[in-house]
Parts: sequence; structure tokens; C-alpha cells
Amino acid sequence: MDPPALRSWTLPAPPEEVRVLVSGYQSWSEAELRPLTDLQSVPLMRWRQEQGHDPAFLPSGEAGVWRSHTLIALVRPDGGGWVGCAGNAAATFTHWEARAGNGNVEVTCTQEGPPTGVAWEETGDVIGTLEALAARLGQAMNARTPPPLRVWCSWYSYYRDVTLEAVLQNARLARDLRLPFDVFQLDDGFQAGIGDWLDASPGFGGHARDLPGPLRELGFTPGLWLAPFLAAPTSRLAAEHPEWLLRGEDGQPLLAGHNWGGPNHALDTTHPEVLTWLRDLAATVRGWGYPYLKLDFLFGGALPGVRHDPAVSRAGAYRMGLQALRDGAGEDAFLLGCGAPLAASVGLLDAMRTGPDVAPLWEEESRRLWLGDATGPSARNALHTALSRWYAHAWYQPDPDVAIVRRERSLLTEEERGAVAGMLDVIGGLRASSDPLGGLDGRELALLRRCLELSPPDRPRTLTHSLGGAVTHFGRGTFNLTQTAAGGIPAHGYRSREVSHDRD
Ligand code: 9PG
Repeated sequence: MDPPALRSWTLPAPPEEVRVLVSGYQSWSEAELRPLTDLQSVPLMRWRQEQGHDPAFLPSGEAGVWRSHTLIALVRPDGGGWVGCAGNAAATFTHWEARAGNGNVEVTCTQEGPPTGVAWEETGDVIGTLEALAARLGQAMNARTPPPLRVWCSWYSYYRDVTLEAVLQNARLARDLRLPFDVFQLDDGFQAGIGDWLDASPGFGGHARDLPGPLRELGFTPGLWLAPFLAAPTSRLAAEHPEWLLRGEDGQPLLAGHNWGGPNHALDTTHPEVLTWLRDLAATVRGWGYPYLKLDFLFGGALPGVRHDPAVSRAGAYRMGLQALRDGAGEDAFLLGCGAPLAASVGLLDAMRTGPDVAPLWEEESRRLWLGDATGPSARNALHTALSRWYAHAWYQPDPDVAIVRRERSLLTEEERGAVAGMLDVIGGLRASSDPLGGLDGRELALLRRCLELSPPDRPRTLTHSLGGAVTHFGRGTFNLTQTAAGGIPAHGYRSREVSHDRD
């Protein structure tokens, strides 16, 4: 491992024979396994670039040019190839680009932040080498990998209309049905505004601090969602502390991303008062009785901008904010990141969302194809990306997002529900569900129980074949993410190898 500012390699391989495995910047950014000569999409809309990617190192948008964060693999038809991986991501973003050349492939590695070591290896076994290098990064950053938890989350059934009573109702049902959840997690919707976490939304029918007591009595660990690095322009936080906001070159608070009906400000996590606020916030909600926190939209802490301390890198600034949250929540708190820079979080978070949101529909094809955006909520996007980051279990507990077992208020077919269940099984990390438990029939409950069964992470069988532009062939089964039946598997389906032997 040498510390480079920029390095490049020329690989003696015909580009049309090479496949590339890339990983986007944060939880929701795409990870893919694609022919090198294909086009890497970049979202047309700027707010999607800010909210789904690193706006300072976007996907290329060019055929034959693939950009990846932290690590990259180039795969030859024989399963060998080349793997590059950063050695440490605590202060530095490592950027990879592979470019189809004339009879060869050019790879470059650049860094943002203090130069840090990278590994680059030619290998006969890309899968094994990638896993080993990812694990090395995990060790260098003291990865936290506590046992996985089984979580009920309020988002995908109640969205922002969640009420205190609805969560309790589900918790009572879970207890009565003896569903093996560890955590009941209240998501977005309880708070007065983005940034104003300590005040209740009038629609919530109570205050978030009133939930942990009854949840504990029902036998569950209480969990709470926060987007701690964001502040809505209309929030009290932004009005009372304009000096805490990340600014642009023009000195004005940045408006970044677009959610909850408009753009948002981000906090400047190098500002000492912001760090105190974040520490106190995490300590306060911990004090309410929440030892499990889902920390969302964390990319806000690492956006490009002008910071109070200009000497700190973006990755470094992000980590200062995350450290403050960890300090406030306590060493024994379980912190799940979401919408978060993936590698820069290792060692501070216990679990991490490793793909876009699951949704009760397979996909929004027009958004993906016409807007170049596969970071939005859909079952297809979640599978595509979370499967292509199978190695993330060396960094934290991966969270590929929720199972959806309900048949009402869902457009997913039985095959598609089975594919989501298969993803939870092969990823082997957190198990989550968000279905309203009251409406589930026996068949749906049986699938839910199956989705809550813990399993160790599986490994890909090959990266030289795939059914869709993602990692699809695993030891325990095969996913078909394409639109047509293939290898004996229906479109959007999953077949465990116990039932189908080597049909692909
Ligand atoms: C609450 C939700 C849930 C969900 C999170 C997050 O624009 N986007 O790309 C985008 C992606 C995900 C998202 C919102 C916006 O949902 O992943 O589980 O907690 O926030 O608001």
C-alpha cells in the first residue's frame, strides 16, 4: 500500500470482454456489475445528483467509463481480474475510474482528502480478493459488527402519517403473534420539523418520548429515526442558528437535495456548537429510552461547501459529526446509518443501509431509463444495489431494507416478494419489516417469519454471469432481475439452489 495522490494502470484486456463492479458513494447510490462498454447513468436532475450521489464525483454518464467510490473490480471471463480498494476512508474519499481504451482498460485512482494507501491487485479470484480487501479496510477502521437485529419500522406502511398509537398497536400484535422482532423503530413523522426533533408533530398524537416505556413493557427495544445533519429552511433550528449551516462560496447557506416538499440545509459539522448540539441531541433521545437510532440523510454532513474549519476534509467533517452522535448516544447504542457515505462511516455505525428503499412496487422504469436515476425507492433498485454490495458485512451489519409481505396496498407479485425475501437471506444482515401486522393473513405471516430468520451472509458464485446488471448468482440461490424468464427463473424472481440445481 503506497500513499498516492493519483495512480493509474493500463490493463491488458479487451474492454468488450471485461465486466466492472462499481459501488456508488452512499446508501442509495447504485452499485452494479456491468459490461465495461455499457453506459453508466447519471441522473439528469441536480437534486437527484445531490441526494443520491456525491455531487463532487458523479457517475460518468458516458459509455465505457465507470466511476466507483472506495473500491472497484474488473472481471475477466475466467473470473480473474483486478481489484482496487482504499485502505482507510476515515478522512479521505477514494475515487476510481475505469475507461475502455483501444484494446486495453485504463484505471485511475484519485483521492479527496489527505493521501492514504490503496491496494491494487491482479487476481485469479476477484470475489475472494474483493472480500479480503474490503475486510482489510474494515479492520483498519475498527468496524463494528454486532449481531444482526430484527426490526419493525413504521415508514413503509404509515409514512409521515405515523401515530404513536399505530406503532403501539403493531407492537401489541407482534407480541400476541409472537413475532420475533427485537426492535420497534419509529420513523419519520413524529417530529415538528426537519431539525426540530425535540418537538412533536401535531398529527403524531403524542410525543416520541412517550413511546419507549410501553414498547419496553411489550418486550421490544425502542428505536427512533432522525436526519440529524439536515435542517429544513422553515425549521426553528435554521432560524435560531443560521451560523450552524453549511455555506456555499457565496456565503449563503446551501440548499441541497430535495425532500419533504423542498430543498434542505445541511449542518456544518466542523462548527463546535453543531458538535455540541449533535452530542446533546443523541444523548437526549437516548435519555428518552431509545438505544437504537436510525440516522438518515447523513450525506448532508459531507456535502461540498465552505466550512467553519476549512482545513477539515469532507470525509473528516462527516466523521466529526458522526463521532458526536456516537458520543451522545453512548458506546452501547445501536446506530444504523442511511443515506450515508458508505466507507467513511465504518467504525462508528453498527449497521448501514446498503441500497435504495424497497417499495411496494417492482420499479419506476421511466425514472430509471429517462431520468437516469435508479436510486429511488423500488424493490428492483434495492435488490440491484444491495446484492452488488454483498461484501459490506465486513464494515457493519448490512441493512438491505424491509421485506414487504402484505398483498394489500402493494403491487409486488409473489415472485417479487420472494426475491426480496431471498435478498434478506443472502445478505445476512439486519431483518426488517414495515407491514401493518393487523392485516396479514396466515400465508403472509409465514413469509414474514421466514424473512425474520437470521442467516449468515452468502457469497456470490460468479461475477462473470448475471441476470440483470447486478450480482445475482449466490451460493444459496439466483436472482433474475431482468424483465424476462431466464435460467428457469421467472422475471423478477429468485430460486434457492435447494430447489433448482444449476439451472442457470
Ligand atoms: C423517511 C425515509 C425512510 C427511509 C429512508 C429515507 O430522495 N431519495 O433518494 C430518498 C431516498 C430514500 C428516502 C427518502 C428520499 O427514504 O431511506 O427508510 O426513513 O427516509 O423520510
